[in-house]
Amino acid sequence: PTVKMDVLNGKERVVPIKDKPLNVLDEGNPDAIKKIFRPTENPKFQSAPADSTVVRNTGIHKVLALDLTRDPRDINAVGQFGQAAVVPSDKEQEVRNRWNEGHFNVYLSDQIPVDRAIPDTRPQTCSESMVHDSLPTTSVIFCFVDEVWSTLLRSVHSVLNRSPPHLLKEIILVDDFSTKEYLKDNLDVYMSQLPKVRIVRLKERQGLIRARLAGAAIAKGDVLTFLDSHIECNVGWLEPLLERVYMDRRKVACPVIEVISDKDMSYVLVDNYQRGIFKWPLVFGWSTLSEDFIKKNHMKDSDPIRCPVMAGGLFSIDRKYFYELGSYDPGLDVWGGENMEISFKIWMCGGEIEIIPCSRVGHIFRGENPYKFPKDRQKTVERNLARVAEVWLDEYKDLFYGHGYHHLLDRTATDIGNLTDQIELRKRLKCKSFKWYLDNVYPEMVAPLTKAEGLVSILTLPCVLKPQSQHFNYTWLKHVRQKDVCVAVQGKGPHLVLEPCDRSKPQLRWLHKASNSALVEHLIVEQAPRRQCLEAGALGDSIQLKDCDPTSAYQKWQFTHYHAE
Ligand code: UD2
Ligand code: MN
Repeated sequence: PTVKMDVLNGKERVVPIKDKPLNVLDEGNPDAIKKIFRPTENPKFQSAPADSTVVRNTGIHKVLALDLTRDPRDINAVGQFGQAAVVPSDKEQEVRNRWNEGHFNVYLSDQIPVDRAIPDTRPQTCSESMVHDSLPTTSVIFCFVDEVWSTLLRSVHSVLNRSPPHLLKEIILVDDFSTKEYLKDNLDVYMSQLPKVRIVRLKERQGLIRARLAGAAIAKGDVLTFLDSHIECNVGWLEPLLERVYMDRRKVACPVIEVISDKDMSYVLVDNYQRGIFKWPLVFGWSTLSEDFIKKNHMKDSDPIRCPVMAGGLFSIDRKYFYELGSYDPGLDVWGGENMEISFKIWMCGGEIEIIPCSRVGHIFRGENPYKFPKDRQKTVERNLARVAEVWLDEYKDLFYGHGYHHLLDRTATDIGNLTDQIELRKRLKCKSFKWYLDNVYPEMVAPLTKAEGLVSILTLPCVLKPQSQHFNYTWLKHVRQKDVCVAVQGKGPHLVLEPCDRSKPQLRWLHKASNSALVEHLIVEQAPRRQCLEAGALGDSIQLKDCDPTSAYQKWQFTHYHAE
């Protein structure tokens, strides 16, 4: 059989499916069922007892390590077993040419089998752990826009090949108005071989938040499991997630997100004991639990980890509970901030977020979004975050605005939309305060309120300022401040002076603004005589105002600490 697989560069390629058909786990396929419960010689893949059958009443069983890829069709294939794939030297140009189709090595992805095996990276004890027989079923929801063909297929097959069929209700693919030809009829044809897969097409670009909502709206499983469309689920990934939801429907369970290298497509194991956190201004990050904490709590590497903020892409949540929580704020556009929104909502309104180390899913982390944003990317994310801040942060929202999103303070300049429903929802659910969240869920977070100043080191070349006088606070009034004096623009610039701080003077206000890459921030003054940036002289002997140049290394300023005093 052949399937039209791809239409690239205007050319249609017809690619034969390998002689040996793809394995698909499905309840309607008795051979596959037999196969999944068959014992295997490879202890890595072992766990289902020899003649076990699925028992659906009460009781418990060892987590099922179902994996139809354990005897791969082609053991010599590129990238097989999650190994790094090598680009032949005459293909390097092709790799570069195709990179932007997905902002990762698309050439290699296309070489790698869509049902490749990957190493079982779970902590040792996971294959022995017990889960309930009567776990809830799940609908897996992938939303995507212009996803690379081979990567999308690998995501889907990894779910089909490594999930107990009786727990997988369906896979819902939500096409967020992709522009690629190959994602149209070809995708329908391909997926029609896979009875559990449903495709939903959005009529206009909605962004991932509303696309997920469209998938959730038609889902029939007891639990919703959201995944990105460039992932590979690992052995035994599903049951440990569903087990947590089964134990308490207000638990929202996230797998450990492992790394599929964007360069060589290898599957990389990540460190244990990581949790999701945020820094001001609501920037997501990972943080490793301290050894003290692990010791004090007698934590094993397979124990669930309480997680202040989820990364966003991969999690399981009880379907009804998702709606009780008001799902996502549908006013969030395209990409970004929805992970903060749902995280604060879950914790403050009575739920919990956990990372489950026995559940592991690889994800291709890309350097850039491979799709277009209908509006400016940065403004879109800022606007989303401002919605979250306005609804959930209470008085702490100053710490958000005070750290870079200055122009949003002028609400007339940026329309963040109507928030009535969201504020109403928070009241109706009687959610706790953001202070409660900080005290109870994320006490390590430094969130100074009355004194919003943080100790700031302006890191750059040696400056004219003497070393002892190089510490400045960036305050929520947008002042770059040292004791009682503030950095100000002299006249119309370009020179700077230190003046007594005065909140009424616009020439004292600086916008600390992240540009596309979040690490790079510019100190911008918008008043005198126009929007200009702080620039260090190349020799480190001066600081002046210059026209803003996002690429200039001399205009990048980093605030290193955020202290309470
Ligand atoms: C992370 C999350 C992602 C989401 C995002 C913030 C992980 C692994 N990924 O960024 O799920 O929470 O943070 O919003 O935690 N998509 C659409 N329509 C759009 C844009 C994106 O359908 O307009 C799809 C996209 O094809 C992908 C998913 O949404 O499957 C997530 O997008 P991403 O992979 O670009 O986000 P990522 O991993 O950088
Ligand atoms: Mn992603």
